[in-house]
Amino acid sequence: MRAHEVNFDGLVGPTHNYSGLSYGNVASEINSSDLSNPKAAALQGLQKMKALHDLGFKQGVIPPLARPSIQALRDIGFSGSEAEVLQSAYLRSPILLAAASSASSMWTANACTVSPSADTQDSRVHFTPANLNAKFHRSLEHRETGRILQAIFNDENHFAHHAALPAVAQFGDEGAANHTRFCAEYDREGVEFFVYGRVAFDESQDKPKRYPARQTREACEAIARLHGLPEQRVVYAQQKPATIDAGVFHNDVIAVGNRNVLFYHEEAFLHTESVLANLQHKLQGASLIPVCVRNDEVSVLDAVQSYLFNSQLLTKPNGKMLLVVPHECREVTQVSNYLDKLIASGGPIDEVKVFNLTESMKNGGGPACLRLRVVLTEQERLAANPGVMMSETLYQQLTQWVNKHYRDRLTQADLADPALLQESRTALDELTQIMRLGSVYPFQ
Ligand code: SUG
Repeated sequence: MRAHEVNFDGLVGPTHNYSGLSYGNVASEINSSDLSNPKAAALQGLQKMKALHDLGFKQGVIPPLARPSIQALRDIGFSGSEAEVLQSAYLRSPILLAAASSASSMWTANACTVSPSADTQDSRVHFTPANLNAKFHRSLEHRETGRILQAIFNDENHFAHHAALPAVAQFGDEGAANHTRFCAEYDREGVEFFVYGRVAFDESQDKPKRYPARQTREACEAIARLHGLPEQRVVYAQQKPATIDAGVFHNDVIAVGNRNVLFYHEEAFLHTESVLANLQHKLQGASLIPVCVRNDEVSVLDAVQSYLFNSQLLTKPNGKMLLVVPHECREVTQVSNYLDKLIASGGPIDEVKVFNLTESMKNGGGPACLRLRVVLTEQERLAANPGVMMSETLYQQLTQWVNKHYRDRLTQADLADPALLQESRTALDELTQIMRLGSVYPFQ
């Protein structure tokens, strides 16, 4: 049975803005309060999806969450009519209004962790929405995300959906941003690689000093148990604490893997040698190809600035791999030079494609953050909701939809505008019809 990797990109929502909500994510801090352009953000994302679809890659779309979340504001004590809730949140705590309005669900690498059916004990695809409880604005996502995932993968013969892990820091879970799957072929059993920032129940272990470690080892282990992953198919690794302190808030900012290739920076992991040996030992039917970028080639700082590793590594029909990078990689000289050297090296990666994703990048979200990888057999793909699969028609419909409903500038003050709430609801209501998703939003 053949299987493919399908990339499900998050469609950017109508309230996309820059609020500096993610301490430890350098771009989010730097660009705080900049004017955002939700229309451009959504169109940039759609152009990437369409370009990859046109190249023959399987591409899906995950709709945005309903924002601002009036319920989230009510839960923390703002009251009155919806317009009053927005206004009093803006006057008393604009940062909380921004949190309830964030379009952060666009970064679907954080939506959940997915284990393909070839890896799981019950041979179903397993999904666990990430609790994202390191940041208030992101902790608001998982229930709605779970509902959307269930509407897309709605067949319990093929798909198993779990609830998010307990909402405490000790089970901090950031989803697929810290999870990679290695395999010989997509339909063969793979090795699931879980990367964490700290061990929650052992304070004596190394952890970052400056920035938070969002993912715990305990969360990784819980997901492996929930998904029914046998021990011989799981490898755990810890991020270097100093690398988190340099701005690497998720592992996908410093490493990316596909099939039997791991493209990573030498400062990514603690005990790299034993991690690689472990992956090699557990990988069946192929040799692991580690592509290590050394400090003297690209510094961690340049990796964070350019988002070199927040790239998509995709297998082309000829078996070689394409690296999808943000255009910032061509603006940092060392990184650009490295890319030229990489594709000329005769290794597994022989092509680079550059995309303009500036609107998302300014919040610390590159090509890899914007997509959730779901390996599906053909049968599973047919069982998933066809309305979310990219096509010429869907691209045209979504582009028109964005042009019709989205604003091209948004300030912090605009988030309190009740008209924005109504515009978003009207847009999302229409979107569920375009994508044939049924009622997935709390307002529907
Ligand atoms: O969680 N930024 C996101 C970026 C997520 C990137 N995802 C991956 N690396 N997979 C975050 O830090 C910033 C929002 C703001 O500041 O307005 C934000 O949420």
